[in-house]
Amino acid sequence: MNKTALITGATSGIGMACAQIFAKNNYNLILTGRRNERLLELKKKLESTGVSVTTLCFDVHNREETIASLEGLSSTEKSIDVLINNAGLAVGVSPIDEGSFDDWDRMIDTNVKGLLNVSKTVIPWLKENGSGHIINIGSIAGKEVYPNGNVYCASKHAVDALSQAMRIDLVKHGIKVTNIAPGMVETEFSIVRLYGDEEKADNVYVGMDPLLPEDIADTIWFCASRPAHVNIADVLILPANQANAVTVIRK
Ligand code: NDP
Ligand code: 8X3
Repeated sequence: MNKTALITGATSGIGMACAQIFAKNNYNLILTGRRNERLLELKKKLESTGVSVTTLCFDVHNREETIASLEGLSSTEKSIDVLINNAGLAVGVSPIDEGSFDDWDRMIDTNVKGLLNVSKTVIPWLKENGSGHIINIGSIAGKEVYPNGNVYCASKHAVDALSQAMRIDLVKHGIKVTNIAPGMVETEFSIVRLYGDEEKADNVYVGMDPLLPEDIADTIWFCASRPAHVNIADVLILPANQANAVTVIRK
């Protein structure tokens, strides 16, 4: 029988690349995001490869909507093997004294509270099976703080802490927890962060070779496909041109 992965934020970037690699490895999928058309397009594409795909359109920061959507899954669908907490975003790049409350709320509500809303709903299903694997997408911003990254970095430090906390609290239930901390990956991330300015977003990656979403999905698949007795706890993955959050060599 196929295993099942639930991937949040599957409409783009790392989440979409994860959906593709898990489908290729015969996982049935539950894919979430706010852009329903993209979810339906992806469902059609992946189902043509023979796996079953359920799509759920909700905003992870809306607690009631998140719980209601997930609880609406059938008992078979709730038998999840892998949860990838990927939905997340950065909004704005500015010093702490110039940041906007709205941007800060969006980052904390999505990256921290959204991850908690999904996890709290799904963990009882994993406990019932006595197994499962939660893979949280953190960031290098959860390992280091860089200029003008303040609240995004704080939200990803929270993800890092929650990965450690989940590992401690859930080990007795046979649930593995992995934290993935990527450096620069070219996705829609910078377009969102820079309020839709695609030219500025392109400049973020000028003269360097960023990671591709598929690089992160490969790493996630590697972690998810280890033997049952192996848990990869934490992975920091950088482009070859990047040494830490602020050291990037450009041609
Ligand atoms: P993208 O912008 O390409 O993808 C983000 C995904 O998250 C989309 O599918 C989006 O779906 C979903 N999402 C965002 N907000 C919400 C929300 N409120 N509710 C539900 N879904 C939401 O960026 P990435 O693929 O790069 O980002 C994925 C994760 O990787 C994020 O957590 C990000 O912080 C992290 N990351 C990214 C790095 C990078 O350099 N790109 C590096 C390190 C970590 P929709 O808009 O349809 O809701
Ligand atoms: C995204 C990578 O370096 O912009 O988490 O924080 S970075």
